[in-house]
Amino acid sequence: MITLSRHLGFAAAVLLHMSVAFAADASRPNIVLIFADDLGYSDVGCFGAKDIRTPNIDRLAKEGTRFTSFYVSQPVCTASRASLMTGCYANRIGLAGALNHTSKAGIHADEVLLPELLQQRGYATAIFGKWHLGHRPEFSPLRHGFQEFRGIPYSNDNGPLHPVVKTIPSLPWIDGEKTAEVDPDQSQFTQRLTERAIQFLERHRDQPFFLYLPHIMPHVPIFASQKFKGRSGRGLYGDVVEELDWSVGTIIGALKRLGLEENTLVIFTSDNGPFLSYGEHAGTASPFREGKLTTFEGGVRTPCVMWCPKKIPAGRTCDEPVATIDLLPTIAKLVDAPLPKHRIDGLDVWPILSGQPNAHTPHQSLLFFSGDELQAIRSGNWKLHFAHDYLTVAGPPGRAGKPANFENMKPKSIEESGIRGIASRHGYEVRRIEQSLFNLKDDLSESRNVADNNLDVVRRLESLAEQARADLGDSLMKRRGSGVRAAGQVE
Ligand SMILES: [Ca+2]
Repeated sequence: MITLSRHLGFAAAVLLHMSVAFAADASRPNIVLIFADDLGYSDVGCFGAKDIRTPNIDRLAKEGTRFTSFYVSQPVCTASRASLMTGCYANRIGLAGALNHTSKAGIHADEVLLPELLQQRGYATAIFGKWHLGHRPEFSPLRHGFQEFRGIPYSNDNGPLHPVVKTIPSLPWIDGEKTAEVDPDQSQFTQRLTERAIQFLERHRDQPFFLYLPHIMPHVPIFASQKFKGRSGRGLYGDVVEELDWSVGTIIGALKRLGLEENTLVIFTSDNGPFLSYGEHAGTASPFREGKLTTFEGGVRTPCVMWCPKKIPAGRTCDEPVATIDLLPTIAKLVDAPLPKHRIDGLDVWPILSGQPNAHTPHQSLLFFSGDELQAIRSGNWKLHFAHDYLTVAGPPGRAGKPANFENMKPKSIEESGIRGIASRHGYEVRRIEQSLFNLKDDLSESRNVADNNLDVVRRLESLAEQARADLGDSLMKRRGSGVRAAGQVE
């Protein structure tokens, strides 16, 4: 008996030692990815907000790096998340726009998602928030690399609270793959998701983990909990962002309390720019042109902060272009996970993130699709827009949670697709931009077309775009791409 208990004691000591070794396993840092929804570029203090207080995000920037040219692949929820999770342009994997409760499409079973790569390397994985890559069982996060899911399958306006469409069924709150509640109290979203996140961190402190926290706010309809109402200088929208900042601070506090801050990479950003039609209930993207749903900078450039003490330099601002498609290959390299066998679009940008001298983007160009239309391309400081339609708020923006032009709107079906369907549901007008070249170095608001004086640049960007079209297609040019894969589809 004595021998056995000695053995058990030894085994327990070995286990304890292993768990400590795991916790400090520098080759497998923990990853925390916080993704706000429709947060504008200039809605946090360290990106210029004066009337919204975000001390926790600002502190992350002070102790980490602020990325001022951070891009999402498309300016809308589903497409943006598809890229974040797979490292691919969204149109490569057949996902565009924003799925809703009637959608039969979702993430294809053959795609390899970031949590799948990490799970292979022994990570615990969880998503708390909005998934939006398909709500049918086949597309559940639990079947695509996540071990835990609490949250909503699509946007929070996809329910009875939609301001215009009044025929949408209840919004489900999902626990794993089951509907745990319907029409949950949206003022509790940020608190509940944060609480779940903290519990997850506590449970997995001794094992590498990937925590994906795609917050549901500040996408309309916006809500703050009682404690945060009336606090900010920018009305309810500011209150909602201040509560998100509280959430960030709470997560960082937990990481520190659990002794995990030395070996955890935290990334904070947004899925697309502000939903400008909603006026005071939307954010701002100063100094950029337009917002969500457009491929102008206001739609695709988002505030981004990364924090990883000793690995990511403190107090630095980096203006080198980095994109959500780069996160999967960069994290895969960081944790020594093999890349998917199929083609992806992102590239390893760890030299940029870690502040290596003279590190530049490995991309010759970044592409900005809206759906299957190649609308713009950036190379260096040059950004070329091809002639395309876009959405703009004409006249006064909406008030009190309603979109612009609300008084003149007729209830439309949520299934009406295309740019005119979106315009009709959200109070936008359709305008057209002719082919235009902008120099982002001194024209962040994309307002001065300098194509005539830079025809060589236009030709170079056109040629890069032409190569991309052969691979990814472009419905503006009626081109089909040879490298496009289908989304998942249910009958
Ligand atoms: Ca969004």
